[in-house]
Amino acid sequence: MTPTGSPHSRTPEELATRAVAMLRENDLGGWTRAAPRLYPHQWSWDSAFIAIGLAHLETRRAAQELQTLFAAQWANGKVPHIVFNPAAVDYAPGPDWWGSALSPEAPAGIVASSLCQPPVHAIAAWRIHETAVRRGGAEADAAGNFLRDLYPRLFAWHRFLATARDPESSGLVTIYHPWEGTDNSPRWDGALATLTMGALPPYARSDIQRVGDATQRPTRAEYDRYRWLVELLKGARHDEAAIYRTHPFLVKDVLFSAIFVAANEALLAIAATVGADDDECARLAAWRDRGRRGLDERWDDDLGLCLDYDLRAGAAVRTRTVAGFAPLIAGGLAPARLHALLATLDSPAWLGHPRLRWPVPPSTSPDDPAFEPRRYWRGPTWPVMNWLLWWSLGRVGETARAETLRRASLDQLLSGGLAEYFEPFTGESLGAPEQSWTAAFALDWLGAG
Ligand code: 2M8
Repeated sequence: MTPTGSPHSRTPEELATRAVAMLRENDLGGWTRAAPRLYPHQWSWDSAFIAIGLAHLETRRAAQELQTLFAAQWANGKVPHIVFNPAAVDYAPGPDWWGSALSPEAPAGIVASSLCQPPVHAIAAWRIHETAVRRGGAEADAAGNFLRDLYPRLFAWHRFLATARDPESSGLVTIYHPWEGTDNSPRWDGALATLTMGALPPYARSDIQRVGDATQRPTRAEYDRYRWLVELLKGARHDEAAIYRTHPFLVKDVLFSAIFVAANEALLAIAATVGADDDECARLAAWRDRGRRGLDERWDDDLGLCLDYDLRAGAAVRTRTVAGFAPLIAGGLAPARLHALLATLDSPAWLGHPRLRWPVPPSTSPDDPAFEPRRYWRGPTWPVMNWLLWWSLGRVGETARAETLRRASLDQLLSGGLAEYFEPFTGESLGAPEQSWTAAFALDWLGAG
């Protein structure tokens, strides 16, 4: 046996046992905490990834993870980024930050944030279905019923993103806050730096005590800006059109947008399975295609990456982060673009970097001036990004590369445990030691072997 408390697993079987135990431990009956101490609520994209892992254990429970989340969906289709667990009272920033009830779109009786996160949900729903169909029998029937039940909600969610979050019909989704995905990635530094700050109410944050190491987390100045942006959203009563007119942080996020493209493709498959009407299928296909064109316009030949676009500054965000590989996630690439992206991925700025402990992508390139190897999304490697790139490489037919990434990702977890993120050079596990989505990825990767 591995010594108690050690993150190390000796065998893939032991890793699988740990992953299952962790998902059960973090399960609060119908939904899963993103991490037991650091994130004791239901997070939107975490839940979708968790459902992909749960699909290997039980179709109904996997389906329930998404159904619980979508019970908090707003009337305009938005799926909130955090659904708060009323029992977890010592998490800060808590429900009092958000004032979601100021919006007539927010459902009564549910305490949730007013932001949203990348729409991995249709991808997860389709994978739950695929996994269940492979098992057959009652599992497959349960998955069919689940898709029929969730489809209208998924469609409303996608319509929200394609309209309220892309009024320009650019194919690219606009985000209002760094928390709509990759938190304190240096992608947002420029937009945050231009904010004119007003008076902030006093606030607490629980992350630093829980991680116990401030060098891994966003700085106070960054957190002040996060808080200020929430104040502005509340001031606009979370009204999308008002936010669009006044909000100082409006960024076309290529990672979010690429996930939306892939999710539209997944939702098209779901639509065909549940017999959705032709008009809805045509709209899903149009959103997918428009997204690919939008991403194509954000390609930067010099960096060999796809770049976010800051609408307020009217400029591309020239930071080398893992989000730059977004077109791989969107798929449907011209051969020359695929070739260019793979060349960047293999280069010393990324997987070819000589100091990497495992060939998995750091969240920010070590060659970028903003790189910090221990701080949150500014350098560490993240299993969630490994999973997205692994899945995407398989979809674009790069199966050998996908397999190398799957093995490296599993080696990282065998050595460092089911943590939230990892120092890219030493492999030290950082952040939450028991991150639910990491357990889900472990099960999905092990199942693909
Ligand atoms: C992180 O986000 C929360 C705020 O939402 C935080 O920084 O405290 C991010 O990594 C986010 O992408 C993730 O969904 C969440 C829970 O794992 O943690």
